Amino acid sequence: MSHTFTKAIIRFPASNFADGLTTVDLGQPIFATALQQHAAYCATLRDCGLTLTELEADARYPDSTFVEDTAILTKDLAVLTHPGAPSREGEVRTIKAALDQFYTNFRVITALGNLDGGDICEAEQHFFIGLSQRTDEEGARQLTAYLEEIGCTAAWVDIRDTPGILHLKSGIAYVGDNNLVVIEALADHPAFEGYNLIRVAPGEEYAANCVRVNDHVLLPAGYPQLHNALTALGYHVIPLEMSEFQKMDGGLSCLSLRF
Ligand code: CIR
Repeated sequence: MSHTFTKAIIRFPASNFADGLTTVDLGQPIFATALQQHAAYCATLRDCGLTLTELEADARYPDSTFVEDTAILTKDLAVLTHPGAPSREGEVRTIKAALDQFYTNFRVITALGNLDGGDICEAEQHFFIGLSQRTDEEGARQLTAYLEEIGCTAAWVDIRDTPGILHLKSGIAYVGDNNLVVIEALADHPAFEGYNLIRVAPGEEYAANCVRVNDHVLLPAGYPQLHNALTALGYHVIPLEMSEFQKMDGGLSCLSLRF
C-alpha cells in the first residue's frame, strides 16, 4: 500500500494562496506559475495511473491546496487530522466530504491533540510519526492507537530541534524496497536503523520530500544528486517544478492524498 495507488485527491490552489503560512523567505509565490506547476503535478499523477478527485479552490483556507495534512489514508481506514495550525482546522471538514465516497471506516484526531499529515510517513505496515511544531504527543498517541487497531506499528521521531523542516516528511521519504530518503540531520535517528538510507546531499534538502507513486518517484526538479542516486537504484524519476509551493513551505507530497 505504501506506494501502490489507484486514486488521489487534490485541491486547486486558491487565488489567495500567497496568504498562507510560511516560514521560508523565498519571496511571494506567483499564482499563475503555481497553477501551471499544479497542473503538471496533476497530469503526472494521472500518467502514473491514478484517477483524480479534483476539489475546487477554497479561498477560506489559503493553505488548502496542501491536502495531505488533513488525513492519513490506509487501505481500509481514513484518519482525519486535527491540524496544528489553527488557520487550517476547517480544511478537514471539506476533505471528509470527499473521502466519504471512498471510505466507510473513519477515525478522528480530536482537539486534545494536534497532527498534520505531513508528519506521517508510511513505510509498509510501519509508520513514522514526526513530533513537530504541528504534531504533538497527544496527536501522535491517538494516531498510534488507531494504527495499532489495524495491525500497524508506529515510531515517533522528534524533529522539534531539527532546523529547516516544517514536517517530518520535509526530511524523509520512504520509496519502497526498504529504501528511505533522509536528510543528514535525521540520518542517525534510531527509528531509521535497518533501512537502506539514501542520504540527501547538503543543499538538496528540499528534494527529500519526494513521493513514490506506483512505478515512479516524483522528485522536485533541480536536485541532480538525489535524482542520480534514485536512478542508480533503478527508480524511474519524474522531476517536477515546485518553486511556487516551496515558497509556501509546501513539498511534493502535500499536494495530494494518495490511496
Ligand atoms: C503550512 O504551513 O501549513 C503550509 N503553508 C504548507 C504545508 C505543507 N505541507 C506539507 O508539507 N505536508
